[in-house]
Amino acid sequence: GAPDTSSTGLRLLLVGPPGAGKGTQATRLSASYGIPAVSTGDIFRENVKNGTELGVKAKGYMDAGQYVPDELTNDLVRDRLSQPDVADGFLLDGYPRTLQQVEELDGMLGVDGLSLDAVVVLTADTDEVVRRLLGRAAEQGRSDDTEEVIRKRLDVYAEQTAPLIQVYASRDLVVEVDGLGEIDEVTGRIVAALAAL
Ligand code: B4P
Repeated sequence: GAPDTSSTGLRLLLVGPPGAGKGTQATRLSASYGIPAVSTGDIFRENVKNGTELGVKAKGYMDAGQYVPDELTNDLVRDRLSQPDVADGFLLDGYPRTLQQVEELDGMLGVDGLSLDAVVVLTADTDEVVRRLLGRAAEQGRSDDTEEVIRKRLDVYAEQTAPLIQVYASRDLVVEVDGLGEIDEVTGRIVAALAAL
């Protein structure tokens, strides 16, 4: 769609299976475009680490490879999007992940999400994402990076998140980018795809 002229910065969503490189690319895109990256996964992990009420509630779902309930997730994002720093653009990493979250986000943004500039869909095949996440497990020991939980997260993604892509495609917002290859190469592909809009 046409860029939203009421804001100076881009409003982007980043979607993709676990291990596709969302968090990795979000950090880079945030720096390149000067927009804050909002990662629901990072916010949940921070809350778990600090033992907040939200963290206590979220931990069990995350460790089981399941999504945190929509209500908790939507409240968190609504709060975050009410902060002044996102007024001039933002990148949402890992939200929305369910059709219900899409609806809620539409409400937060105004009419039918029309104020979004693009939904970047990062693709990566199952073997590669499992390989990456097991690699991260060896380095960082994230509690949801065991092989069993990774498989569960991939199933949940296919079931609950993949259908969102159709919704945003019907709004002409989807930019699909191959997530395989060097990290910088993937960033370059995303930047080129967005520049071509
Ligand atoms: P996230 O934190 O979003 O975790 P993720 O899907 O695994 O992606 P992440 O961003 O961490 O990994 P990335 O692909 O960048 O979510 C975790 C959990 O939080 C969810 O399972 C859920 O329980 C909860 N949650 C979050 N949002 C929610 C929502 N909206 N609703 C409900 N629940 C929610 O990177 C993975 C690895 O690949 C890294 O080690 C990285 O270094 C490596 N990598 C990246 N790019 C690479 C490349 N090009 N080549 C090689 N390796 C690469």
